[in-house]
Amino acid sequence: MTAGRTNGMQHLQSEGDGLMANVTLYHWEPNANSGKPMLTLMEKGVAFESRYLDLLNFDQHRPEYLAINPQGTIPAMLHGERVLTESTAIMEYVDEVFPGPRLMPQEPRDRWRVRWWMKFMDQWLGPSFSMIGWSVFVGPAVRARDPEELKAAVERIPLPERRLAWHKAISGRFGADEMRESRRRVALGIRMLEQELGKRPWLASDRYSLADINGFNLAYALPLSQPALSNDELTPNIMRWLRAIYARPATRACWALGRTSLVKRVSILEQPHIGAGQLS
Ligand SMILES: N[C@@H](CCC(=O)N[C@@H](CS)C(=O)NCC(=O)O)C(=O)O
Repeated sequence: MTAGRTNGMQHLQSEGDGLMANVTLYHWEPNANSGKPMLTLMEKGVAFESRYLDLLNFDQHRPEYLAINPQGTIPAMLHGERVLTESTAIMEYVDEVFPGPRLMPQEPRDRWRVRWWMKFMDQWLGPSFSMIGWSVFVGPAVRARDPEELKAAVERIPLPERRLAWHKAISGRFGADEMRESRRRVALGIRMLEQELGKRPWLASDRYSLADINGFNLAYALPLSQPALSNDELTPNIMRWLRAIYARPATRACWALGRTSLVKRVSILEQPHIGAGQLS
């Protein structure tokens, strides 16, 4: 797979394969919701045109993108004329429509488990990781900009709940109660992941699946973001799982597209051992 750049946009094409799948993905970094369809497409070997939207520059609220996704959130995918939104639903679509390794198991109980974990991560654990991420990365990354410009940018956000999240990130005013609840969920989520990964090689079945892609996008930097809760001594199963996903060629290629310090944290997984207290 090669990556070139024209007009600030990246285009990915499979070498020796003249047949483009007619897929355009609008995404930010290989992180959280954007990383889910990125990694799924790359695991399946689907060539796609990549349109990078700089979330920190509010590209996702510009009229050109709102014409594709009026909610002003990323990712969104075009497959021919078809517009697809919602990262987890896009992953399932990509898995079903394109050839390549199947990322949904065959056995009904395993499929249930994939969906159970994806729902848990999307609705319960992910928003808590996200709140912490927005308070420590997104807010500080934009706060120094001109206040009038920031105010105008926030006023242009279509979804009220996203407007509120931006407002809190910029002003640094996430409430003490909601931060406490997010920390509680992250701690409990880590314990649940550790226990589940003690039962089988991958999160939801004996084969790599969409649940692993979803989980990696949330958890890839855990030993750095939660050093007191996740490391080789406290959570050996999580660490084995993260390193196994990072070792996959598609994951390497996908995370190599990251531009921010947030995403470059993935290189922590190159360390063969991270002891308790080593990074705190
Ligand atoms: N449920 C949607 C959520 C999409 C979403 O909120 N994406 C975040 C990035 S991870 C976003 O676009 N944030 C930009 C903003 O709120 O302005 C999905 O899974 O695709």
